[in-house]
Amino acid sequence: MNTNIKSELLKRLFEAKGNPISGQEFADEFGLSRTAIWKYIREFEEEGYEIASIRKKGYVLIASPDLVNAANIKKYLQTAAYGRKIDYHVSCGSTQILAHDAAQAGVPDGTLVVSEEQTAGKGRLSRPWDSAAQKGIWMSLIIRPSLMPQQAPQMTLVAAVAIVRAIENIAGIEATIKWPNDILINNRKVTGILTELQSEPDRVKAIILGIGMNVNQDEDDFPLELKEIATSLKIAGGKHIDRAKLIAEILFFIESYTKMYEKHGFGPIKLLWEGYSNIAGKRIQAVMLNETVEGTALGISEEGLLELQLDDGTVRGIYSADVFIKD
Ligand code: BTX
Repeated sequence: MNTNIKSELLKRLFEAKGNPISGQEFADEFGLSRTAIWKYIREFEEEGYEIASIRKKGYVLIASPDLVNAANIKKYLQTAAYGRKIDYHVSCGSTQILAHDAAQAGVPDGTLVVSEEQTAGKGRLSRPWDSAAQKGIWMSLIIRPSLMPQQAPQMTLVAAVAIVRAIENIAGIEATIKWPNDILINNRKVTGILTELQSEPDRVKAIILGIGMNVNQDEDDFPLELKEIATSLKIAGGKHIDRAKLIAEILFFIESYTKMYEKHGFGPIKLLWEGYSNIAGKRIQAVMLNETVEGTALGISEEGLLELQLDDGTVRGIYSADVFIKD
């Protein structure tokens, strides 16, 4: 089934707000046969939607499962701009790639690309990101803050603090931040953040904040290679979480903290971040693209760099790395 058509069909059913849309109307609009439309409707029903087929009138959406579509997110949204425009997908390769294209095309500040499932979700250095259908939050937020390009990496830390606050509020779970881009619960990864930039030499054009959060997975939902290192909010807290509500909360905190960062610089974010980080004072190994160093983490600098005291006493600021806590 074509996932774009599927998303658009679903959107139409939502937007009809209980008014029937006939199979013929759909068929004309999408250039498909009525039988093809009926097959899509059947597929929605298999996914948990309740759709009434009213004689001589058409299809009406009665109830939908726990989905992260625009209607569900907007029920909880308290932001000025972030998430006010939502590009929703039932399935896609990677929201990050769609968001890049959308940002290039000039979509407004705060546009959110979100999908129930990703078939080619990616982490840093194009590592695969497991994004099971309807289990997590797989989204990319396009923001256009007034920042210099060199300030963009700090947005990972801004987002990390926002995410920890949102998890606390919605799930009642205390998570920690592992520099630079992991959120952990009980030392297992619950969220990864991928910050990417579109810029001119002296101006950020767009930052694409990719957020992958494990929400309602059970242990068995993770592939073998992740079982030891990943967790979900449901595994940690024992209860199912409304993903749409959580997305609205994350957007609220990202918007508030981005404004704070634009207005007051990185100082207040640094303070918040330090309260949630698990790295200061620990002996760590930082694996970068071309070298690996070991030392004691002092904290983060005013620029968001990880400050590492090496064994010879020198302090090194690290821009990006995979870090491993040694003790
Ligand atoms: P990262 O490079 O820090 O982490 C990637 C590593 O995390 C993988 O190599 C694997 O070991 C592990 N991993 C993969 N999937 C999961 C998972 N579901 N839970 C826990 N650990 C996992 C982190 O990159 C940044 C991830 C961003 C993902 C979002 S989802 C929405 C957006 N679209 C997209 O394609 N990427 C971003």
